[in-house]
Amino acid sequence: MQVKTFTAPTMEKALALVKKELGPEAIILSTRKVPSDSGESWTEVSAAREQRISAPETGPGNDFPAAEMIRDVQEIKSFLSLLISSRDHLTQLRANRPLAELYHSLLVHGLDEKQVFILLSKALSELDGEPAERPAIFNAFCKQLVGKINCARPFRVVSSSGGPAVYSFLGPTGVGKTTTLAKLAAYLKIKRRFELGIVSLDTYRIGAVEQLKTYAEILEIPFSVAQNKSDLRNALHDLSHCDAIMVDTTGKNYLNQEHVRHLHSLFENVPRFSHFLVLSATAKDEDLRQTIVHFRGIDINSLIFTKLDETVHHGCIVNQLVRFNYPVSYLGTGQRVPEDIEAATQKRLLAFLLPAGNGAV
Ligand SMILES: Nc1nc2c(ncn2[C@@H]2O[C@H](COP(=O)(O)OP(=O)(O)O)[C@@H](O)[C@H]2O)c(=O)[nH]1
Ligand SMILES: [Mg+2]
Repeated sequence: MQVKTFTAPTMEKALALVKKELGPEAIILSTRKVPSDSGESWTEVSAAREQRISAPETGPGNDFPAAEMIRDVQEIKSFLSLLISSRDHLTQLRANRPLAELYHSLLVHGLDEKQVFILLSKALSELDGEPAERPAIFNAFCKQLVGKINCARPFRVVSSSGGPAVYSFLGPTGVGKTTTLAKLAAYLKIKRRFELGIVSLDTYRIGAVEQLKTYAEILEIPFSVAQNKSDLRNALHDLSHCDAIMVDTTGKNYLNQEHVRHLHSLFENVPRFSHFLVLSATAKDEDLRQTIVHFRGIDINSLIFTKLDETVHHGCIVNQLVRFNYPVSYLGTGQRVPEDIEAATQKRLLAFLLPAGNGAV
């Protein structure tokens, strides 16, 4: 991040200088009045612009440690610059009670401290440095955060002449891939009247096939098992009359890049695939981050977070959405099939983070 300070007789002129030098994407970090050489009161604006260092191409064939290192160093540099240049915001943070309350509540809920600081700094800039009341601060913060959270609606249309849409459920062991697939299969079959098929690629764990087969039987959905790529092709071909096919996969430790490569090779050249990356909200923030990084080589349609009922630290969900560009589609909120699932919304995610009765709209 490149940080610069501009001084001009008026705020308007200072902002024009910022725009000219750092471009329209520049972030205003702070503003204050300073005396000019002639003794008049001028406006000083500190502003920053993201500086992108180009990283090597990533993909399932690369272990990309260099790209990761560059990204980490870049992140540390940006945050340091931001801390140094945002002295005013730090002072406000200490002095303003609702602001300090919000700051601490977000940290308690597990939101990444750096993100909290950046989002609050931007929110304060929006408020133009005015000492604000609680609802105004919360609203300005929510506006910033909402701008970073994308929610996906992956089942909007029934696939027409091009054949069935195929949805795979990928992710670490025990996160709830099979349970989530069953919940969504019930929703699509009963509420949306989709003609469905289910394929299980999970022949690794004893009982995994039986678990899904039972759900498929209850829902009266055709079910088949595939051991390898050619089985998968055959199974998809047999179900080609369906509107959608849901594919369950084996949970693996995807911090091991080899497992991601294997998954990638299974789905390579299979058309109309949408991949859901299923993650548990109970996982550690850094583990979630690493898992998502390792899945970058696979074209992930959206993230699904499960087990929201088992944690009070929902910040780790939002951390991933702010860090990465993936949208979130569904939230798993319990073990019951099919009840315990809901479509992710920005409002719901914000409600998980903010203290009750926060006054935000
Ligand atoms: N509390 C809670 N448990 C869940 C949720 N989703 C799945 N589970 C449980 O997590 C365990 C593993 O689920 P499973 O679907 O077999 O995970 P998989 O290995 O990723 O396929 C089971 O006991 C599920 O009932 C959820 O949203 N909340
Ligand atoms: Mg499973």
